[in-house]
Amino acid sequence: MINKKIEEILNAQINKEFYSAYLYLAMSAYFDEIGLKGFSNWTKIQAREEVDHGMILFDYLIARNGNVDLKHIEAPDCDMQNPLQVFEKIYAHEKTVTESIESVAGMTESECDLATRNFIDWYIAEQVEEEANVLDIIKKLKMFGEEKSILYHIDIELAKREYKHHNYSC
Ligand code: OFO
Repeated sequence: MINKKIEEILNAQINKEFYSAYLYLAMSAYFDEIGLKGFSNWTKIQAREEVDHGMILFDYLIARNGNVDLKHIEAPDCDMQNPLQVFEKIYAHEKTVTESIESVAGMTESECDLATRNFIDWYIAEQVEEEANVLDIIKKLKMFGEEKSILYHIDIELAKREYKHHNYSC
């Protein structure tokens, strides 16, 4: 059985992961609308990964005999102006998710829940990777500014991203 405080913070994290999925889906729709299919693909795949992140937490809670308590998911922030602004928004968002995962890790330590402490390490590593990937795209977008042909090449690059399913097995 999982401790109540840990159960609560994991349920809150499920909600954040599904909100992330919503946010990336809104971004994918925006990129599709402006004709950047590769950017749209990249953000849509990210949305699927965010659903996986939520589901891994969901399955973990069930495996620990915890209660899953699904809350209302906020509508995503839909203010999108250009690819750089959207990727800066992604970076800011992922930094808040990293902080949130770190709070989960901190609580597992104060509550001496070593199983969840071990479980959450995967998310800590995942956040490092996500922030690095987004920063890489931001750097390219900044380096080449509004240069349309370069944007086109970045779009082709982002179209190559493929979805890899992540799940939880105990
Ligand atoms: Fe779930 O990592 Fe992004 O938000």
